[in-house]
Amino acid sequence: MFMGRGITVLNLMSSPGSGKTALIERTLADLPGDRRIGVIVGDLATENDARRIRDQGVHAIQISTGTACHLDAHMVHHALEELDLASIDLLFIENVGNLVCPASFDLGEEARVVIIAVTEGEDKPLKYPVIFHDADLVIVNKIDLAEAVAYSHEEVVANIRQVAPAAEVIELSALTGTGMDAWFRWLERSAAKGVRAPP
Ligand SMILES: Nc1nc2c(ncn2[C@@H]2O[C@H](COP(=O)(O)OP(=O)(O)O)[C@@H](O)[C@H]2O)c(=O)[nH]1
Ligand SMILES: [Mg+2]
Repeated sequence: MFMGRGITVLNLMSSPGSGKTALIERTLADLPGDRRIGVIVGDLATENDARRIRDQGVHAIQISTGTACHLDAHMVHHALEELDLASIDLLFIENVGNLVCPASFDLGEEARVVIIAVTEGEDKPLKYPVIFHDADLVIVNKIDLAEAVAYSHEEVVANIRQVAPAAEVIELSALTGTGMDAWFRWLERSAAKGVRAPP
């Protein structure tokens, strides 16, 4: 359905607090061009993230999963009833925060973006390989904190390469905006031609 309507859909996955919502907020504020963006956010409870997005004047649907640790296609389909699909060409789906369950559920996305923060430790790709294995892009966020946590660029890239050889890696800070240009270029590329071939 998304392909038929020409909507690029990205499934954003990470641990709680890695900066999924912050990345979306910064993208909405700074993405060049005139992309028409919609957002679906999943959490166990609260409308907090949808409110943060709506504060920027963008249509956001919150899915409260209750006890479920991931979104599934059925939940997303329901959320779409509240979204005017004719008015968007780029849809961010912020998944429920964890590096385990979301990996197993296809939401109809064109690409999977896995975010880790420098504060989480360089070994997370090795400990949670399944979610990284299917990532099209791995974003290392909070690069502004790299020095404070003795972050090793070489180590994290080597670990990502081990479990996700084909994934692109972009380091950035959703807080300061450092590195966002590379993310915007990746977004434009995937929106223009699709990073996955149609089935
Ligand atoms: N220093 C720093 N803090 C960040 C960055 N991105 C997000 N944060 C902070 O990390 C916390 C969690 O961010 P949030 O977007 O809610 O994460 P989410 O749970 O993955 O959606 C918030 O306090 C953000 O302000 C960043 O690039 N640098
Ligand atoms: Mg969030």
